Amino acid sequence: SSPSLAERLRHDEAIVTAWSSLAMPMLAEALGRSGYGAVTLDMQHGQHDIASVREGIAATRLSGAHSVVRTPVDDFASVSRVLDFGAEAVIMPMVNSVDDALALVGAAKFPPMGARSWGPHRAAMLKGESPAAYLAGANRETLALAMIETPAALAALDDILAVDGLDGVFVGPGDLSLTLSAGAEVVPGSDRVQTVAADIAVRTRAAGKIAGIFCNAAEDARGAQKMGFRFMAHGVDMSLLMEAAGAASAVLD
Ligand code: 3PY
Ligand code: MG
Repeated sequence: SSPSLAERLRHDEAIVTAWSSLAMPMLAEALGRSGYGAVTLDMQHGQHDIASVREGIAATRLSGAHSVVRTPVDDFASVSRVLDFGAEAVIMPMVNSVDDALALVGAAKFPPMGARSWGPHRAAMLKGESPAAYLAGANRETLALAMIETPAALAALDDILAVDGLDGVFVGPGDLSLTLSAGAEVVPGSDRVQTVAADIAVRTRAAGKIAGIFCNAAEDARGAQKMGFRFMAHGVDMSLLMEAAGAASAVLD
């Protein structure tokens, strides 16, 4: 079988994930067929609910892309659920402490690493393997990624990175900009935010973990890769659609 997302990222391969905000499984499949290595279904700020994620994971797999889900804040029950549905990675927003990171690992990993409850039948079916075979690889092959996007998370970063079972971090430059400026601005590309992001990449790699980041522009993804990030989100479905529609509708100008 082809290598998992976890395997690729641990071998330092760079993966760009599309960002699915519209609760339409077929659109997630279309993104997966457009050259992206992965499709991330967003339940935090996107329109996705548990039903569209359930179908979206299967549709993404049909496209050949890896499937990732960002859950709502502190929704640790949904972490296990989306993994049961076959997600290969989970991104938890607003992980601000070691306790948050431990709760994420608890929900994402089977014992003894965590306390994920047994029921990955759909996930195993999508992989074409038995639940027992799924169990054998699950803790290694399903990724738990913690979003670092506040000053509290920055202060706790080294301790968060030391949490056993946490596979990596995912930087949220929008919230970092908002929180570092005490609510004054959201400028994800600011020097301040990008300097912090570069530092997070270095420290994450030094801890032997996967560094991911949300990118607002294609150029940001290239810059992020130079900083040491390997899992880059770029391409929000809604923005891609509106950009293309804007260009198309201006045909007579
Ligand atoms: C952020 O930039 O804060 C994000 O969460 C990206 O979606
Ligand atoms: Mg955010």
